Parts: sequence; C-alpha cells; structure tokens
Amino acid sequence: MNTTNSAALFEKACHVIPGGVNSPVRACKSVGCDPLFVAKAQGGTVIDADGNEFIDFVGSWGPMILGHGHPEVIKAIQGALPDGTSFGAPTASEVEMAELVCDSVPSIEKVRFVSSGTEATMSAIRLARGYTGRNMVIKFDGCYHGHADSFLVKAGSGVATLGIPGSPGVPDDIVKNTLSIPYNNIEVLEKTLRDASLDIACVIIEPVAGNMGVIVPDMAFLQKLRDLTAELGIVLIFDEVITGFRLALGGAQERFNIMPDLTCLGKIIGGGLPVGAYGGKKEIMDNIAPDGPVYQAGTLSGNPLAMAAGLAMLKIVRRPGFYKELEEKSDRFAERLAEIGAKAQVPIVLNRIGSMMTCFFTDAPVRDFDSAMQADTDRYGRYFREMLASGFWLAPSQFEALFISAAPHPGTAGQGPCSN
Ligand code: HOZ
Repeated sequence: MNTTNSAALFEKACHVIPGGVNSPVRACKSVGCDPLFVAKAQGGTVIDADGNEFIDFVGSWGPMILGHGHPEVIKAIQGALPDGTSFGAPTASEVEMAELVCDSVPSIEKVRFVSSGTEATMSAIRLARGYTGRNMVIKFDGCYHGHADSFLVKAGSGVATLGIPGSPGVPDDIVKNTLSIPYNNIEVLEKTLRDASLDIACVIIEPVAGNMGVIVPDMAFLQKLRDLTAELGIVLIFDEVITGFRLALGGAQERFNIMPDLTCLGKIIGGGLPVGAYGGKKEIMDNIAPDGPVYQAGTLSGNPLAMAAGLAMLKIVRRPGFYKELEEKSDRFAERLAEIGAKAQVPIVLNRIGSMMTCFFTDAPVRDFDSAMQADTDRYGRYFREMLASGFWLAPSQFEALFISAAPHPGTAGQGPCSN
C-alpha cells in the first residue's frame, strides 16, 4: 500500500501539532504504525491522502451511524449555511432538536446542548453536585467520560491504550473527589454506595462500556445500581455519548428499561458536527442557570449548522424499522466475524450488543477493566495492521468499539436502512 502522502503529512504535522494528531488514539502508537491521513469519506468508505480506500468500521468513533455524507444530512447543512454559522442567540432549530431528544430518550424531560461529550459529562457532574450539595463522584474502572479533570482516574479509551495511569496537571484536590470502582461488581458497588462518609453526589457509568472495548453489563448489576442510587438519593448519570441513538432510539436505557436521573449525549446527535447534550428530570435540570444557580454556558452551544445536521440525523433514525434493520445487519456481520475467528484458531472473545462490538484477543470472558487488560494487545496490533492492508479501517486500539453503520456495503447496489 502506498502511503507516501500520509507519511509526508505526518512528518509536517509532528512539527506543529503535539504527536502530529489532535486526539491521542489517532496516532496509532499502540498498533505499531503511523496514522493515515483521511482525504474524504462517503457512505461506508474512507479514502486516505494517497487514494487508498477502506471499509469503515470506526465511523468517526461513533457518530456516523448513517455512514459518511448522507445526502439528507448534507442537504440540511447546506440549507442552514446561507442563514449564518453562529449567532450566540436562541434559534427555532435548537427548540425542535430539544423536542426530538426529549421525545426519543425516555428519561429526558429537559435537555441542554453543549459542543462535545466531554462538556456534557463535566456539566452533568457539576449539576449533580449542585443539586445534592455533595462532592464525591463514583465512576467505574475502564469507563471513559471525556478528558475533564474529574474523570481521568482509571480511565479507558486513549488513557488505557497508552497505559497512562492518570494525568499530570490534574490536581490531587480534584482527583480525591472521584472514586473509581470495578465494573460489574455488585458487592463493591453496594459497599461503596452505602458508605455515608463518602458524601456521594453521583454515580456516572457507561451503561454499555465502549472505552475498554465493548463490555455489556450484567442486568442485575445495572438494576442494583439504579435501586441503590434511588434509595440513597444519589444522582445516577448514564453516559450515553456512545450508546445514545446507537443501541436503540432511546439508547441503552430504552434497550434495558433502566432509567437514569441524568443522561449525557454526544456523537450521533451532532450528525457528524460537534454536539453534546445533557438532560434528565425537570426537577434536576431546573437547577441550571438561568433558572437555577448551577452555572454552565457556551458560545457555540446549539450552533445552527450542528443543530441542522443533528436534526436531519435524528429524523432518519426515528423512521420505523431503522434499528431493526441495523441490528440484523450487525447480526450477519458478527456471525461472519465469529466464523473467521473460529477458523483462525487464536483465542478470541467477541463482545457485542447491537451495532457495537469488540474482538478481544484472549480466551477468558471480558467483563471488567482487569479482564480487558488481559487481552493480547500485540496481537491486536498485528490484526489491525493486516486488516488495514486488506482494506478495513478499524479503531487503532484494543480498547475501543467497532461500529456498524447503516450505509450500504461498498461494492453493493443495495440501500442502507431507511435511506429513502
Ligand atoms: N470517545 C472516543 C474514544 N472512545 C473519542 C476518540 C478520541 O479520543 O479521539
């Protein structure tokens, strides 16, 4: 594969951008190669700066559930463009978008838009602290909630991929208010939440972990978490930045029928443009300024182009049959992957729910951060490089998810779900 242009761009980038990339996992360090630079993407295909074509299973780390450049999303952005790109004032489109989100996600009664998933999670814990008057945040080992100070304790995603224990620059005074406990462990959960000395404001969890590879929680664990937090007056936050509008229209909470108090969203709701959101019960959301004293703001929040893209995306995924068709497509893909894995005669555990999955190179079940970390990351690196050479664009880390999109497979004439 000719990668001359990508190599030259990376060389130039390293002089002016730390590590040559604007987000660490993109550097491909853990899979033993340099990054390819993307020139464009269309449907289920990504094309690099040298003209190499790949079938895309990253989908920009989750947002591109329709594939790239869906005509209705592009048309919506083009339609909004002549009217202006930012006003810093309310618009009709953000009201329509808020109505669609409240209507789609069962536990959300009111929603505030921000510009990224990180902003959504950091705002949600501030709100939970303001609402309860308590300080401590409980998270789970290997879950990743963006890069705000409070969350960089035993975090997944790039922090796990690069083997970084935490991060310099995060004051001890902040980290002491975050406690990370094992995912899927009911005993530790109950003991921790019942410890009154901890002054717990909230528990934040990925209701399906996607940042230590995909790990589906035991339903008994998730239900216990809901029951205990309700009993103890602790705010339960679902970080559905990945799972929102991915596992069902109403996200993991709809799929599992377990409702959090607050939900964080991102990725898919922006239709490929930068949008995050946090929402939940009116009683809690009404504490946000200007209605209440918990301050949170943003010049580009509810940006008109991003709202246009998000609205177009949500209107498509809300069409009848969208998630059923995506599920069936993902079933077929996972079956094929399992067959190939069986033939390869290497230890593989495939964790999957809906259109998100991870192939772990290990022979033991992967149900928490410790078991995920047992996976053979060198083997994943070899697998990644061989798949890339064969035309498959995968996440450059064992500790991420593979996403199936609704875009038609390249080379097939068929339409994706609800493409009309
Ligand atoms: N949440 C994504 C990782 N699972 C973000 C990718 C990145 O860090 O760039």
